[in-house]
Amino acid sequence: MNKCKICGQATTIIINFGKMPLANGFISNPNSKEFFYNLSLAFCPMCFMVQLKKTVKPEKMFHKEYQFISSTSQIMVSHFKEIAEEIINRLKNKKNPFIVELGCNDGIMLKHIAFRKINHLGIEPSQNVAQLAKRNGVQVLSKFFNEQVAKDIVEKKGTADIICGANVFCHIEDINSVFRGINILLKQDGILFFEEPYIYDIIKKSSFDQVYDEHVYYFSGLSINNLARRHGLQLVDMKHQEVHGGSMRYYIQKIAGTCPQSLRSKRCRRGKQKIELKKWLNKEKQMKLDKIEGYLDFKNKVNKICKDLKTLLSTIKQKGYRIVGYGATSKSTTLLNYAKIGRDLIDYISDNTPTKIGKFSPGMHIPIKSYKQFIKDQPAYALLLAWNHKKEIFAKEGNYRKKGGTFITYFPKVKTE
Ligand code: DWN
Repeated sequence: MNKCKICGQATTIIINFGKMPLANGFISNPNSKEFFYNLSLAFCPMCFMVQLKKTVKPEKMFHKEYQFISSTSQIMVSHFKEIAEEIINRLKNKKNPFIVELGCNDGIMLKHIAFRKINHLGIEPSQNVAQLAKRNGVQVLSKFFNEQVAKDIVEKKGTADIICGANVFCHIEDINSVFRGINILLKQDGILFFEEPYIYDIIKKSSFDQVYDEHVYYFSGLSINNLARRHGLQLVDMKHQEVHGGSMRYYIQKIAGTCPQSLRSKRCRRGKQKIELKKWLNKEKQMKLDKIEGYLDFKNKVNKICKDLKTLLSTIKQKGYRIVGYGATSKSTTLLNYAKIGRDLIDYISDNTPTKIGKFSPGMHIPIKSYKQFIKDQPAYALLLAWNHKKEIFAKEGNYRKKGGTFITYFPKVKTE
């Protein structure tokens, strides 16, 4: 029986993707031995948390050669600058504020806080990425955050006015320990906010490639509120974000504490957050995200996308056209391995991350080449594996498309653009 990682209740499988390699397990030698695990998504009818049935040890995923660098997308660079500006605004009347960011990656957000000499601490377990953050002037602790680390931080640096994170909370299996740590580290009148891929968008778009080893949980407002209340915290606001294929930002406070005027956002002062919160929780209930019924047709939609995509790619290939993958994303590992899309269909994947170039994609071993190769080849078709950055990429590839280059996209339906 599969037990919920949050509340221990029995969970129900939504979809089983079968054997899967690590999403960021890009390899230098296609003949080298790869680690595989069973990728299955499950739902808990008690606390409504959507989660992986089997998880991978964090040390296997986040280590000294972690391959994902946040600043490879200009849109994300501006997005994190906006987060820093929101934090600075919230803190402007606070004396000696202290901010902690979980999963600070290369310092894409905290560098703006460090620049203003505001007391901060970035927590980043992947040592190579932590080094990049340090080079950006960020104070970094290269550890996995949990209850004990929270106690150590309080001892050395005191409690925090703001704790934040982006695309990190859903990566941590022992999230109960993280929330116990939050309760220890957060000031009585402090605020926690974090943003993660949103299960509402995943179900709506059938964007199943968001499911992979690093994403242990797939949050909704309903499941986050249940999780928060288990730890003396409460969900007080939700702000939808377009980034990363549809994300939700959750704002959480201590039930006993009240967020002071100085830490409140304008929306909060005008009481707008209550309206937004209620709107999204109602939308989640309308989509039945608190019942297994809300997930029953997900598998059929996923299988239809895979079938339609393979048919389109094979037809294009039979006509003698070249197809190149655009963006060696972690998420594309699930798509390529589940749909069995390999080098027979995709010549190579173009990527702008230096450490990925020259390597091979996990499982299907499609070669990864630099963006320069894409510019040189101008392939007839590009499979948009970094679909969550479509706006930025389409803006960048205006010429490619003008000259007849065609992108293939697949959520919510397979199409050429
Ligand atoms: O949650 C996570 C998200 C935030 O980032 C992590 N677990 C892992 C990672 O997921 P991902 O690899 O799917 O993220 P991205 O941002 O969708 O990856 C984009 C990839 O595409 C990068 O390798 C960079 C590349 N890229 C490119 O070659 N040209 C990206 C853009 C925007 C481009 O123009």
